[in-house]
Amino acid sequence: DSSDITEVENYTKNKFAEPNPELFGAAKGKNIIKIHLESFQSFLIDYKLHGEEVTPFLNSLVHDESKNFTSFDNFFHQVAQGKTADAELLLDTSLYPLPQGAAFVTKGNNTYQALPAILKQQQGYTNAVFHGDNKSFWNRDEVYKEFGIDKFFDSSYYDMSEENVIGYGLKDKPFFEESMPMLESLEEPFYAHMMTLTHHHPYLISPEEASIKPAETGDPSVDRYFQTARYLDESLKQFFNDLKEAGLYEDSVIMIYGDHYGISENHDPAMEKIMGEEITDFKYKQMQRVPFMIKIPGVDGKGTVHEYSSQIDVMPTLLHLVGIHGQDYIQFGTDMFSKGHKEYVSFRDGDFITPEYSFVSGKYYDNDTGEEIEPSKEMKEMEKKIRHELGLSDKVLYGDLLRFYTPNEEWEPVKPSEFSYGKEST
Ligand code: GP9
Ligand code: MN
Repeated sequence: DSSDITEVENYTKNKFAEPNPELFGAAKGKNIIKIHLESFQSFLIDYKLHGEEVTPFLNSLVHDESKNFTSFDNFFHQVAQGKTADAELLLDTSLYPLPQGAAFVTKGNNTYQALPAILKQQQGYTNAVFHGDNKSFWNRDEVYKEFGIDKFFDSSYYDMSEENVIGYGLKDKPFFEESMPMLESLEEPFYAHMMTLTHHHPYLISPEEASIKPAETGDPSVDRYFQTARYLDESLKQFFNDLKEAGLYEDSVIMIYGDHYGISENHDPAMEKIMGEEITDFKYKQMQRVPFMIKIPGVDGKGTVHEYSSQIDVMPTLLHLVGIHGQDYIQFGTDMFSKGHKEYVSFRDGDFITPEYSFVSGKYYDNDTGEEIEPSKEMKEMEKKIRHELGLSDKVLYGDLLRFYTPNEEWEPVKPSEFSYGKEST
């Protein structure tokens, strides 16, 4: 009931981190281009296979000489069974995914106060998602309405002829290429979410399009993982060139993130060959790092920063960058650029990682040695705190509690009936 939302509000307001004054509003009014790297784990960055970089373009952004991008090398995904949909939820609502099922599907008609709706209401942004799959996958065509997403360029907008499609849908190269005119047609400022798809299990790629030889672990999906990562990397390079040509690169925020792991525990034996070390529970958890990098026009990139952060922190960060104070909104994450950013990464299963130690499947580990340690009282309290935080987020979703919450006087509840998606209906 409505007393629960008060409990949640007290918690998130107490956790809230004040914006970094140097960056608050630094991206005000700028287009935001958010690029989703499907199934991309951070170990791919700088990884060499057969003596070659797998993702030379992404590597060049991480080691950016012109200091455009800031990359977070201790950034983690937090998804559960909802996979991509959970990543979307985390990034656009700063709520945790559910312990079972996908909130996109089971809570697709809840009330949300999501980043797109806030950007639109506060600063007149146009919100769009680009994705070469059917609009109903993960119930996106319902939940996007609740998020206030104006346009959803799903597969009905793309040339889905046979040579353009593999696995789940449109190949990344035609995806980015065909997205350009649609992106250029958006009213500015826009918040555009480009969702790639080819680098998805089981990592299928045609021999003509594979520009690096597979790995040689003998586990076919692990071996191909590097080939589709290379394809994704090439598609990004092409997209950046197209953005530059269209005059959309310089003055836009460009944010790149990985949605979740690509290689599950089932492939540990093959991954041990790749990593050259045993994949313990501790190590597997550490490998849940995914890329997060951002370019803010007019702001020098900081190179690689080591702040521990995660998907739940993205919405609070973006709000402050565009100059919207996050205090009024229910968000479980904190601004990654803030002095008060909370440096713990909580996973859906109650595991968590701090800069010093990790809690994985009931055991505590020292991050430096990977050795099991006896927990201090403080560590045990952290464990409880994280369970409590996850429980509060669950209350929001299970009880549809944002129905009872008005962030501030300006807030207008989103009207889902005002949105419809798919080329036929426009
Ligand atoms: C499908 C794509 C894949 O549209 O988002 O979802 P995933 O299997 O990664 O959750
Ligand atoms: Mn995914």
